[in-house]
Amino acid sequence: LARYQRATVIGLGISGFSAVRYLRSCGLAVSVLDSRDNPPLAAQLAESFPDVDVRCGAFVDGCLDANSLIVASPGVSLQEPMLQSVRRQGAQIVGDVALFLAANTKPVIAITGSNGKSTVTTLVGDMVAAGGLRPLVAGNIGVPVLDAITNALDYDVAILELSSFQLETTSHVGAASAAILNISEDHMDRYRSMGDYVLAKSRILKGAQRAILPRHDEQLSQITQVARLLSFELDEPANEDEFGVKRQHDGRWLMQGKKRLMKLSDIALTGLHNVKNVLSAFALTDFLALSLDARVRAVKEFVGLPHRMQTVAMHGGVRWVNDSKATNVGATSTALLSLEQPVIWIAGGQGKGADFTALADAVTDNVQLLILFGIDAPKLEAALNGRTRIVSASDMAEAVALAAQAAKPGQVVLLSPACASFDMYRGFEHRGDTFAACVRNHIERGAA
Ligand code: UMA
Ligand code: ADP
Repeated sequence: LARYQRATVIGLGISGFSAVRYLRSCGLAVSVLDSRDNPPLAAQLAESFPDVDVRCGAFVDGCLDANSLIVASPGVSLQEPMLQSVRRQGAQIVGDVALFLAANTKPVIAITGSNGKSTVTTLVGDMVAAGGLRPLVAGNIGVPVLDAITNALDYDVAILELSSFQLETTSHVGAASAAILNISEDHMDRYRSMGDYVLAKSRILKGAQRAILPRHDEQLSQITQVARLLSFELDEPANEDEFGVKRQHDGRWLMQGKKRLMKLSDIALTGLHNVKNVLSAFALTDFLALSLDARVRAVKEFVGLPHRMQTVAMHGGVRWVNDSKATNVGATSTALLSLEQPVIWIAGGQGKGADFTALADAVTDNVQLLILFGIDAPKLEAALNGRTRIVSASDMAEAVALAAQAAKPGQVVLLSPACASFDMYRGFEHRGDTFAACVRNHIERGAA
């Protein structure tokens, strides 16, 4: 940073705004570019930093100064012609995570994967806190990493959820432990191939002292250049670097090699995918001097995050489940396959170039009806035609009304979109909250 006097921040979302705050606190002159006409934090920036120049509207190739440090937000593709040409002129393009890592002096636990990142990141934070250390939980989970530095926060361990976009602008993570939880297709509107997506994710292992990877994963087992490999899976572990599950006379146990960690039935979260998430959290925290008791306590008390398979209402024998965070095919397949009850399934939104035919295996006879809405509803319909009965809704209120008409006692109404939300909502939280509000409305109207 010391060699720059100026920085240009691309994107004025929450990470762009926090990058401006940080760079200004370091004494740099900052300007901001956003391709949207009304970026979300424009008014707040004008109020806090009236001297920062903001240019909105379509990016123009050639408008960037190669002598300025370029700080790109994760939502902006590095393939943008303007970024490609300034890079050719020798400019350095970084993200907020790279700036954070340059300033951070504490051990880093880094977590990526297609699904389960926020669950594992939160659980690791809880384990660290239960063991008496101060965690910083930040990154793609919704907390811009640089705020911790600007606010001079005291923490002992930085636990970072990192998306493939954030990793693209981070050349060296240097984590004490780093996990790739799983890989399934996502963000195909930003990557030319799955290979490119896996490559972005594997950048998390650069300089890692320990890599935490799923055992037996074909794609990830190609990654061999890591200092120490710890693995997790639902099968029995062979040695102390393996985390797994073993059936014993008194039930199924989570194990590290031959050491018992905890009883599987003591996990409050549901679904076998969450057992893998818990195993990876044990592996990620293995290097810290935390007691096993404290880590187990954190798991027992962790009931999961909102918008991930969250029951928002039980009414007339029908369970209403908000899984708005399922923004790709892998997460929604897991949701559908984890439910034993008949399901009325609400899906749709922005498909990000996904191949929805991959959902077909999860659409079993359990799915009674699929209610579709959002911009890529036609693509979902084309991919799943014939697998189940499909109807369309114009918005969430209509989708909930249709679901209520169809649902019988003992059934589940599941919002698990397999899509991003940005075509209709500010984000997955807004979409999940809208679903819950529509369900509440529906129930109250019924009661009146
Ligand atoms: N955008 C433009 N033009 C711009 C800048 C952004 O159109 O000039 C669009 C992007 O394409 C995107 C939206 O605006 O659709 C937000 O992008 P952003 O880079 O401004 O996002 P931030 O508000 O800074 O939030 C980002 C992460 N967002 C993305 O990666 C898209 C947040 O992850 C993260 O919590 C936050 O930084 C703090 O680190 C969200 C996300 O959707 C939850 N992540 C993806 C995912 O989990 O699948 C990767
Ligand atoms: P991320 O932060 O990677 O999006 P979350 O923990 O927020 O992950 O969960 C997102 C979605 O993925 C939820 O619908 C959740 O039920 C599902 N999920 C969580 N863990 C896994 C896993 N290990 N494998 C597959 N799906 C998962």
